[in-house]
Amino acid sequence: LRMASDLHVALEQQQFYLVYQPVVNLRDGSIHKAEALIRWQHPQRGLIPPCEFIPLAESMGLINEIGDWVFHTAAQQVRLWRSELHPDMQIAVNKSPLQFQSKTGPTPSWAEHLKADNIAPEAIVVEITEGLLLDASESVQRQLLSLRQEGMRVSLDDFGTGYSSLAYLHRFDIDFLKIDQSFMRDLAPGSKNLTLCKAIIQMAHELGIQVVAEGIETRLQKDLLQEAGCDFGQGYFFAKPLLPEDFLVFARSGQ
Ligand code: G
Ligand code: G
Ligand code: MN
Ligand code: NA
Repeated sequence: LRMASDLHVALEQQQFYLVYQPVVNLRDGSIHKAEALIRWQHPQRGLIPPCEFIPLAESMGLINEIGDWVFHTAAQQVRLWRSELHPDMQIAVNKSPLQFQSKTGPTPSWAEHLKADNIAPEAIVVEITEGLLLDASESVQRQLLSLRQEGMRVSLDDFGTGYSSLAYLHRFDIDFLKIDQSFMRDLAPGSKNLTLCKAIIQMAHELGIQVVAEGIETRLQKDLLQEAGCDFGQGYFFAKPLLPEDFLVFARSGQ
């Protein structure tokens, strides 16, 4: 498979880059958060979306290396933004369930890297999926716990798609929950999806978890979620994933 062998050289030839999608505070409009999303600029095939190459990287055993690169790149970015934009800036990175499978975890650990580079650990939000919690081994539980003890934040991505269980929210200390973008479909006063969003938000808040709504594309969706007490919004209505220089312009316009 051609793409597989190309993936091996993509890191060393610096063909990956990150884009950053703003996460907007729905109470005051401030933009102190972003989600980092990886892109692969292939020299012949052009831009390859992560849904094509992340599963491949996972099956090839390359996901740890790529995941560490994402972490390091995002960490340097948030350090810059904390001095240039706002001291509270946070960046979320997606962490594949397979990155929790290595016995040792990243060596040296992400926390050690943050310390060495003088980056506050709370600047990093680790996005995990429900699948990780579904069959969370003792090792996974320990790693999640230590991420938080080290000061990083944990966010549960794509909530409501899989085997969403309220039990996870009780059992795992998470900081943020992201309502999956499928809930934005046909969102209207009195709609079933709005009822579900309201229930998720209320439940999360009672557990001390803040809520991000994903895939907001219209003003109506933004208004309804804001009224429902949702803390943060992310989606094309605000901005698509942006290059760092464009993010800077966008974030400044919101302050
Ligand atoms: O915009 P988008 O096409 O970027 O993302 C598609 C999917 O790829 C999403 O499910 C997203 O979580 C995943 N993805 C994007 N960037 C990364 C990354 O850096 N690491 C992992 N593991 N998944 C990512
Ligand atoms: O799985 P995860 O939530 O990490 O991936 C987010 C994905 O959603 C990315 O592919 C991102 O580009 C995409 N995305 C972000 N905002 C919107 C939006 O408003 N509408 C749609 N359809 N996709 C979005
Ligand atoms: Mn995500
Ligand atoms: Na998601």
